[in-house]
Amino acid sequence: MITINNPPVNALSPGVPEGIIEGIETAEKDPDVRAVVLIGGGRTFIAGADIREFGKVTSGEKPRFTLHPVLNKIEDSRKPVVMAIHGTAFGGGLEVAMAGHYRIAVGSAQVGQPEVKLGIIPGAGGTQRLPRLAGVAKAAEMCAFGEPVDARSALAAGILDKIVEGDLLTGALEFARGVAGRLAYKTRERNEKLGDPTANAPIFAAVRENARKTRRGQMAPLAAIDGVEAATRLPFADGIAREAELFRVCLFSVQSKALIHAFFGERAVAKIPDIPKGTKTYDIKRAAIVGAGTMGGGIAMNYANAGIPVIVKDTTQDALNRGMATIRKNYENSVKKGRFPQAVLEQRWALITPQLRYAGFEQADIIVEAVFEGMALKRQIFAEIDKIAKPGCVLASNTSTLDIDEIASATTRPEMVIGHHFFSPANVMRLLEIVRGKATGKEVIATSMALAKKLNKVGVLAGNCRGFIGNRMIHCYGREAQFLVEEGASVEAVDHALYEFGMAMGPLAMGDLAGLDVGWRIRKEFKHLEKPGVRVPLVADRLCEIGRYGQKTGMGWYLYDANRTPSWDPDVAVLIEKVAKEAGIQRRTIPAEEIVERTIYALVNEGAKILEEGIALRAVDIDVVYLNGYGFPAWRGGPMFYADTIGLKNVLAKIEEFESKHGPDLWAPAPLLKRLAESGKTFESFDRDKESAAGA
Ligand code: T1G
Repeated sequence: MITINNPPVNALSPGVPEGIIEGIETAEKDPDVRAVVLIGGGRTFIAGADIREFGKVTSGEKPRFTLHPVLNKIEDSRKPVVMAIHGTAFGGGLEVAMAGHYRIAVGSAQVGQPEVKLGIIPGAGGTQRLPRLAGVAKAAEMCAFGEPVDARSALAAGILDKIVEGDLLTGALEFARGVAGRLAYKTRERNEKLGDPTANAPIFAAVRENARKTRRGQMAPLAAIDGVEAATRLPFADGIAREAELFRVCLFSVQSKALIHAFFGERAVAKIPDIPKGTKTYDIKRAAIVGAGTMGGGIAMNYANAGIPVIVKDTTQDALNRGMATIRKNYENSVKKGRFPQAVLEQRWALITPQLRYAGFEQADIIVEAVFEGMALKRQIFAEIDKIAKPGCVLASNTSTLDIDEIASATTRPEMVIGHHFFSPANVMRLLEIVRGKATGKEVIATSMALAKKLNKVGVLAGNCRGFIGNRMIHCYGREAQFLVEEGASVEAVDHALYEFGMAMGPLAMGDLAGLDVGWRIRKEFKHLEKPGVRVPLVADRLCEIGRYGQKTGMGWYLYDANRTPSWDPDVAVLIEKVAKEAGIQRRTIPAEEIVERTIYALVNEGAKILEEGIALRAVDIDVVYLNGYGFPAWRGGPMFYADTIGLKNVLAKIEEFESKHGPDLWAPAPLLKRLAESGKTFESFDRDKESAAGA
């Protein structure tokens, strides 16, 4: 028996492949040994190659790594090797398993080739052995999209040979004794499922088209399909060589660096320097939400999805009925799409209790306020729940822009008040911006970070300022998008340029989706803070004044049909020309490159200020916010990582050019950006504590 013991996920770190080779050699030499069982210690089988090693290869610190010696050692073993799988057999983990002669697993296990999520492709024979076990279509889909496959589907596909009930090791030893001494088939010699070029052509055409559509701009999914196609056309050894070429091109790509940055970023944001592991957390077993609107309803679904009973309160029966109807419809859509069965819908539905009064709130472990974005109303709600909530109850606000300290000061327990800023639709978007007030207690922050994981969200801690991290930056991005429209770019041209850049949606279409009236109300709320003489966008307010709030009113920057399909509206073009003329704005042809630079660098410049002020702990926190809350393309790594790839010197030069054209109030370079650019450093290298220590 060979046990992989490399916590936390048994990655194939240096020493592990060597250990497996040694194990097989020992087994081969020992005449009493009739079979080998390879199993993972702890919570999982092998979760892949060690991703941390990739950087050492691309930086030239280490020569390229290869897993083929261990794969061949396993596959060529004269004694059958049984792979016993629990947890996840991902990437190199599944590739090791497929080099084995038999694969058995517990029912809860998952297998997969998620490499494309890191901007690479399977590099240890996955594109060659998987089609031999699972067939061409399944292999192409698994390698191109990287989604996990559950044990039953893997068994049906031919990846697994058996699912064991009960204890894995017992089942594995019994299975191994059953195949001991029998000639074992080598996966690499199994060609019966590889089909022929004619039969395979429509399969590859369909999966390529799907990859181009759903993985827009990404190179790895198409490379992975090329790898699987090579398996159907070339002898095994040539297929392996072709896979290695494709793997190398992807590994050295900026896209892969960006996606690996995103992978580790999502884990790094969970670490808060002044909140050590082991900080006490409150147990969240019951939740209560004030407001059954779009956000309140989506938030309630998150709690119910996590198995936490939740009360939803609103002021009128109509509002409650509307909110509950939306929740029900969302769940029914998920059942229709086969995401989970009706029974799960009923289970989750039963956990949500709509009501008109605060009854039961006194038992809640957390109360989330999700009402309309107005300070007066939020302070009133917090004063009310402060009187009801039990000691130790977390009081969270879903505000997207307002001052957490001002909200907290409406209570007698500001240390229990925190921002939980969900993103619409709250039951879908993965980001949870957790906003720390000056009095917020460390236990409340630790509780919120842990709760984010429980709600299947990515929790990012933000300091308290107007708009926190995400909305403060998006304000500058949206500002520039609107200025560009006033200066001559068409609405479609602005959105198309950002869509081509990789954004999930252009800024103006995004405004229509979120509702232009939301921004309009916030601008009115903060009108008193506007600096006299500083240019502000003009058209959005004019659109709202004539009731064009976006999708919700069937017209905004675009016209929308019953299916919410946008179309160009000549009336908007006329309005824009009129507004620009009234404001004396010269209109000109604007290239797509300038549209991207003005909008994305506005994000970066504001991000640099946020980083220097400590509103964001690290540059990667800003990137994780944008990847999970604002549809920023993961294969660009986020705005701060993107700026690092362009080079901060170049970004600074462009921003200084914009400053000279549009003035310092809008485009004065952030001091941190200037310092890092002039010292040849990156946002990724910026470490506030080190800098302040050096400065001290
Ligand atoms: N390499 C290095 N570190 C890893 C790792 C890996 N493959 N997987 C996880 N970690 C670290 C992670 O950073 C975190 O560290 C800790 O382990 C726990 O992870 C040749 C080239 C397995 C589903 O893409 O999807 O094989 O933050 O918090 O939520 O073709 O980890 O504690 O310091 O995510 O329970 C392919 C990646 C690699 C799988 C567990 N494999 N991992 O989730 O824990 S490429 C993957 C995951 C490859 C071959 C190619 C998840 C998980 P820290 P965690 P989790």
